[in-house]
Amino acid sequence: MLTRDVEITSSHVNEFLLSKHIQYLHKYADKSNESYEQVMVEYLRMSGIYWTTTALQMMDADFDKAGRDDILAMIRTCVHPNGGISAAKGHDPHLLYTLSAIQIMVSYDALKDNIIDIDQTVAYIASLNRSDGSFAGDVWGEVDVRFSFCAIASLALLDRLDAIPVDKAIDFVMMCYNTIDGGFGSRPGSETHAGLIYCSLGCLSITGQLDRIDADLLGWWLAERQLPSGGLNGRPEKLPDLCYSWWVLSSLTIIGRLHWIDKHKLLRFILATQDEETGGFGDRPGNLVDPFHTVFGTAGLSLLSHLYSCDPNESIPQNSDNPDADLSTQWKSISEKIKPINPVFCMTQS
Ligand code: GRG
Repeated sequence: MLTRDVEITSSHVNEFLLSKHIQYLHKYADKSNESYEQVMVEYLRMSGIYWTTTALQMMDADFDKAGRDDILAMIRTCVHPNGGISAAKGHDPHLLYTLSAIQIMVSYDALKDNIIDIDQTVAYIASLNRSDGSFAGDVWGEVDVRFSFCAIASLALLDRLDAIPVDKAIDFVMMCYNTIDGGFGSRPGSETHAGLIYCSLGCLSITGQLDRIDADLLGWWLAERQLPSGGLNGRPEKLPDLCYSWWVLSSLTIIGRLHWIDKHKLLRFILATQDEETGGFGDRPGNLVDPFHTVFGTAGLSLLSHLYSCDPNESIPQNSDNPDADLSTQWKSISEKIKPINPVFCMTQS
């Protein structure tokens, strides 16, 4: 089998650059920043705000400084008469941006502030549920298990799962299950992919149906995503990408097998993807940083560092002969800088 990978060397960063990341995220969130990059990503702005605010919240930074009132006002301008929410004003509503907006409102404790009409948003989500239990992402009809996750997670956050036939929705998720490797594809019969495993496990976890999968087989496939560099890919024969530190690690966490990964090697990879000058994380060492990789890299570090610093079986004896003792201190120090994250909703949890 072909292994495509990158090399991590001693010249790469090897510590968590907390204050640099906070600076980077505040600069990105600054509403006066109308850079070329900001304009080019307008089509996904709502998710961009979710990534930025979630990363700041995890880093325990002043996340109100990201502009709570402006953000909530912006969400108001993206609500459509049918209850759906778009990425930016004037764009079409979509389940993905509806979920991002709900996540932001929950983080800011703003669901009670009448920014959206919850009944209408619930009706919009339910209207995209098809007779086979699947969800279309929007009125144009593309079906994908990602949209099942967006719908189920949104309804769960609104406490309105009763608005859809949940068992039917999960029947569709299980139609995307691949018994050969224990994973999930985007639609029935499609190739297993780590991102789609996260979405499917999220649906099963929220609805209490994780017993429908072979967790050992799936855990094995997920652990196989780790490459010699320590980084993770999303499927065989692909390059590592920092975002899989979230999709793979959250999935392993949901099925209770996060310890199947070589976390020290992964830590080296994750830290190497930081930009020492600007702050932020990129997909691979040396590449440009962005809020997407910054939130998912940080979220992966959160899962690992909290497992490692809390689990007594994981701790390494602190003595001068033990080369891993430094690593043990490093995990503890990282866990003190990043709040715990919920592996299903990718939102901080107290
Ligand atoms: C709230 C965290 C959160 C998520 C919302 C949209 C969504 C739900 C999850 C996305 C999951 C995901 C990453 C799916 C991947 C889809 C896919 C088949 C990507 C393949 O893209 P390539 O070919 O990537 O560019 P690789 O790494 O396989 O080369």
